[in-house]
Amino acid sequence: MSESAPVDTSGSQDGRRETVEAALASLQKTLTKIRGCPEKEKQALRREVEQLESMEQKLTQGRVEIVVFGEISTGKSALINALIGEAVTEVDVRGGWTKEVWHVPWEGSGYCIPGLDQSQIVLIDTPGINEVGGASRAELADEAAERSDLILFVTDSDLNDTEFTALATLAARNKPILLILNKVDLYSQQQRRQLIEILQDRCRDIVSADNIIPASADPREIEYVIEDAQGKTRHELRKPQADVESVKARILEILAQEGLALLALNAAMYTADKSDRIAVLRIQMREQAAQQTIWTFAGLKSVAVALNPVGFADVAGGATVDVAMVITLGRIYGLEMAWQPAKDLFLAIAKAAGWVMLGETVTHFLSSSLKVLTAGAATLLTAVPQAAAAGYGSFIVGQAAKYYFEQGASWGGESPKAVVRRILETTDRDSVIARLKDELKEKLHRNPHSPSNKE
Ligand SMILES: Nc1nc2c(ncn2[C@@H]2O[C@H](COP(=O)(O)OP(=O)(O)OP(=O)(O)O)[C@@H](O)[C@H]2O)c(=O)[nH]1
Ligand SMILES: [Mg+2]
Repeated sequence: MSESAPVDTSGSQDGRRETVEAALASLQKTLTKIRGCPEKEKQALRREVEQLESMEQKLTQGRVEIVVFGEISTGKSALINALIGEAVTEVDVRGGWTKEVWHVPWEGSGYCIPGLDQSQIVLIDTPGINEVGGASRAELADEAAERSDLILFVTDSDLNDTEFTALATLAARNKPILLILNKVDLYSQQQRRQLIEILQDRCRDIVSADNIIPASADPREIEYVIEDAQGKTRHELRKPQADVESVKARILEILAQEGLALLALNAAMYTADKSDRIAVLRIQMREQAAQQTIWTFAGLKSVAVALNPVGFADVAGGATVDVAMVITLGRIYGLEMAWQPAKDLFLAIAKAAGWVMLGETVTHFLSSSLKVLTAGAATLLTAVPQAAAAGYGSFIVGQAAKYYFEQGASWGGESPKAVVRRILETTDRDSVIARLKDELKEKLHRNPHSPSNKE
């Protein structure tokens, strides 16, 4: 195995059980967390849930996954066939033959994790690492590497740069790697020795010397000269037996030493990585949903103010939209808020802002609203900037409420005033108002109750 792999080979049986239980617990904790998410997030995390459930099954059943990587035509599929002892996956002289990631149970391996009767080894065939046009295939192969417990990297000569880079990337996963020098039947004894030495030297930092193993998975036919009783000779082509015994022996040796620990540590690393990614994804989703909500409500507020200036002229009237926005935002962050606490939060934010932005926009608006009522469409358009400014007030309230929910329903050790001031300072007021104005104009033109459409 690779020297850096974090595997406790000295661990007692008890220690290994504990590692398995710890891995299982963290897996289940992550799954429980996702199951408690809002429906939309659960939908988006479906794939992650499937992956984690499958990892849970893998661990409890003791399914060891061995993934085979290498350039095209190096004999990856042939190696799997030779290990299993029958042609289960297709081998072809044409490069790029294997197009999918294949899972093949290795029935006759003779390996079973102690105490897990159902345990089995699965060999995973992958397309060549330099296979063209395979972005999604590369993703599948990557997922296979992430899940796998042991990696076989197949080459048929010295490593080229692509192979070396791929091998180094795989080695960084901290899993045991065997580097298989396949097709050794094509080389003389001396060439084999030389090649093995070259590989040991080049890969000394990523693969330990005893994990670099020669093999001939599908040796080329050899011409035999056969002499009959009369001394007549004839030529016959015969295929020598595959030789993958050293590969098989090394795999079984590693598994016997640390099979269960490998499985457990692997599941733990996989879960940690997935739960990090899930956390990032959830933050992104919430951020997106929250911003969308804020824009919707800010837009709604400016429409409401433009159409009903008197009702919305005081803060209490305008608060309806803001309180509804606060409740919706809370829900995005998994918090069910009743009307009164939501209103209190809105008032706290408005107070922190010193009523300035709200008061200012409302006063400005009052003067023009009278004109709207009397003069109709032309004046309405002049009222648009003020109505948009009212929407801007809601936009700020929304950003502050969003911050409050992100901090787990607190101001994160700051005062609401400091938070609101920072939001005001970092918000590009003009561009927010410009966007709200555009939306407002468009909506007023479409709205049958708009004064401009009543004329
Ligand atoms: N001489 C020799 N040829 C081999 C050996 N192993 C495989 N081959 C040949 O190499 C060619 C490719 O073998 P595959 O097993 O299809 O190789 P692969 O890596 O799966 O190839 P792709 O799926 O196309 O990426 C075939 O013609 C095999 O017969 C070996 O040990 N010796
Ligand atoms: Mg293949």
